[in-house]
This record gives sequence, C-alpha cells and structure tokens, in this order.
Amino acid sequence: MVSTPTALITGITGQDGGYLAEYLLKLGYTVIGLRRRTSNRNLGFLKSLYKKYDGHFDLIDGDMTDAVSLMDGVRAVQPTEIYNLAAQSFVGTSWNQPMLTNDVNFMGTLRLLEACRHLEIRPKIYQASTSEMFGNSPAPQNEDAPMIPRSPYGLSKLAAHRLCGVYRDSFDAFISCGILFNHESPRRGEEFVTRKIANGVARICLFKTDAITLGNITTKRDWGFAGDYVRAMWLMLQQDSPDDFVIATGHTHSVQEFILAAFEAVRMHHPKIWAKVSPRRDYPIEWKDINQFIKQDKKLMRPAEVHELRGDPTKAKEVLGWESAVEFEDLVAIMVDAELMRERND
Ligand code: NAP
Ligand code: G4F
Repeated sequence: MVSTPTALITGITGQDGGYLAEYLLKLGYTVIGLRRRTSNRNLGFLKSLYKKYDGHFDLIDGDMTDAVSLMDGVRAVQPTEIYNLAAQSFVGTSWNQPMLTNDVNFMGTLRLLEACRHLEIRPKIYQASTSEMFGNSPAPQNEDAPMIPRSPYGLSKLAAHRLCGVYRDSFDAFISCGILFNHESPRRGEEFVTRKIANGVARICLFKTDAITLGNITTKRDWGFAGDYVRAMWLMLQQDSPDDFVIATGHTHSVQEFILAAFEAVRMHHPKIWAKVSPRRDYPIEWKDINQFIKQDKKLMRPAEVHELRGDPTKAKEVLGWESAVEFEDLVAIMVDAELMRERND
C-alpha cells in the first residue's frame, strides 16, 4: 500500500499556512496544522478544509514556546515534511515585544528541530526565513548578500536561519530555508501595510472614512502574491538535498507607489465608484489627486527602517523552476477588490 505524504504545518492559521494547506491537500497530502490555544476558536476558512478534504486535514494543539507540545506533536503526527511557518511576524511589534519575538521565532525553531532530531524517521523541514534578515544590504539581494538585520524580528529570524544551517551540517538534517520577500494577499493580516492600504482605499471610495494614516511611505518592498510563494516552499522539499533560496519577484515598489496603484485599481476596475470619488478620470492618477487622503503619523515610523528590498530569484528559477506569476498591479487589484467586497458586505 502506498501511504500518502503527511505534512505538519506550524502557523496554519496565518496567511501562508492557509495557502500552503490548500496547495498540499490538492496534491494529495494529509495536512496537520499545529495551532496554539486562543480564547477565540474561530477557524475562519480552515473550517471548510475539514469538509472538503475529509480525513486528510486536521489540527492539533501546540505552541512554539512549549517544547513538550512540539515533541508530542511531531511524535503523534510522524510527518514526512514539516513547514515551520509559525512566528511573531509583525516587524513593528518586535520592538515592543522583543523577548516574545525571539522566543517564538528563534527558540521555537530550536525546540522544533530538537523535537525532530531523535525521531526514527526524520522529516524534511522547511524554515520560513525572510528578506528582513538582509537589513539595508544593497539591492538586489541574493542568497550571498550580507545579512545585517535592523529589527528584533529580523535578528530572531537570522538566528533561526543560522541554526538551521548548523543542524543541517551537524546532524545531516534535511532543512531548507526559504528567504522569502514580502508576499501579500486578501488573507494578509490587517496591520501589514498592503492590507491596510487596500482596506483604507476601499473605505475611502465607499465614503466610510476620509483618510489612511501611515508611517514611512518612501520605503520600497519586493511584493509578490502569497499563493505563488507556497509552491516554492514545497518545491524546496522535493529537491535531492537541502539548500537556501531567495523567493522574490525581482521588482521593487515604494509604499507610495502601492497607494497610487490601489487608487488606480479602483479607477480601472470600478469606474462608477471612482467617478463618485473624483471628477478626474484621465490616466494616470497622480499623487496630487490622492494626497488629500493620506495622513502620516510619527508613531507609525519604525526606530530603524529597511529602506529597499528587491530580491534576486535567479537561483530559485534555475534550480526549482519557480517564478513569481502575479504582476504588482494585479496583486494590488486583487487586494483592493477583496476589500471593496468585504466593506460593502460589512
Ligand atoms: P502570519 O500571517 O503572521 O502567521 C503567523 C502564524 O504563526 C499564525 O498562524 C500564528 O498563530 C502563528 N503563531 C504565532 N505565535 C505562535 C506560537 N507561539 N505558537 C504557535 N503558533 C504561533 O505570517 P505569514 O505572513 O503567514 O508568514 C508565515 C511565515 O513566513 C512567518 O514565519 C513569517 O515570519 C515568514 N515570512 C513572511 C513573509 C511575508 O511577507 N508574509 C515574508 C518572509 C517571511 P495565530 O493565528 O494564533 O496568531
Ligand atoms: O507591511 P509591513 O509591516 O511589512 P515588513 O515590515 O516589510 O515585513 C513583512 O515582510 C517581511 C519580509 O520582508 C516579513 F518577514 C515580515 O514577517 C512581514 O511579513 O511594512 C512594509 C513597509 C515598512 O517599511 C513600513 O515601515 O511599510 C512601511 N509602512 C508605512 N506605514 C507601514 C505603515 N507598515 C505598516 N505595517 N503600517 C503602516 O502604517
């Protein structure tokens, strides 16, 4: 009898956890998500996976700060692959909660690796590393670019990244690290800038608010679509040997450009809505047309900023055959559409 591969995903309730679970289930995997205890047990869209993939999807309780639950979890599931996505992933919060950030992101990874080290059949492990590890290293950043993080978050992730390298070399463990640049979707957490802008633009265009309050809008990020990026995670674990890969689009845009593109998405795809907001309908929307809707608040500026991220995904293309498939303007439009729908139904 051929047994189906079993994946354990930490961080299943997050943006990437959901897309990855769907992707693996479609491939025929059994997927078990590790989920921490919260007082609100609302599973959101994950609930639908129980029904759709009856017997192939389940959740277990566990917390990255608790070694016992991780040991029990991996022993019970006996996964063939582990995707370690759980994290305190919000960079801004990492200055206010540096110890928690380190405990979850670095120590949590250490606990998980230790839980796997003595298993009879050791799973392949994917570690969610990040472009934040590069700090202000000059763009474009590839796998060999200097890593000089600028936030407690970036530092905790770099420590976990290096730890994975040490376990790979010391114990011959199959651990691949995906150095993922920013990836977004309608499932992005509300505090991240893309979701905040998409929602703010929708609310402005539906006359539910006057402005979006933001921090530094000159910073640049390499934004891709999360649905594309989870495929790269899976591909990394299908290789003969473990390795690290930059996953990115290779293009960068400022926060200001994201704002412009979000209003432009309304003008292009929802002309009737736009006509009520602005009498100017000629292309392109200029900053002077929308400047009135943006406020800046010093409290949202970070103590140290990463100014420009632009990944070089050459290795991922050559080795994994992976390429980002969603263009920047399309990504912005997908997010704005979703927020218009959400706000109209609200
Ligand atoms: P996310 O939406 O913030 O999801 C984080 C997940 O981690 C949530 O399921 C969260 O659970 C869980 N978690 C937090 N603390 C935990 C704990 N103590 N024990 C167990 N689970 C815990 O993040 P994401 O955007 O999906 O990103 C996935 C991973 O990729 C993260 O490690 C992130 O740092 C990394 N990454 C993300 C990006 C990006 O642009 N999205 C880029 C590079 C790297 P709750 O729902 O209970 O909070
Ligand atoms: O959306 P952000 O909070 O994402 P950030 O800091 O780039 O981190 C995300 O991507 C990383 C990969 O590079 C991940 F590892 C990490 O887990 C997370 O998913 O902020 C993007 C930029 C920053 O420069 C920030 O200062 O937007 C700027 N910004 C300006 N105003 C704002 C705001 N960010 C947020 N969240 N909220 C604002 O009001």
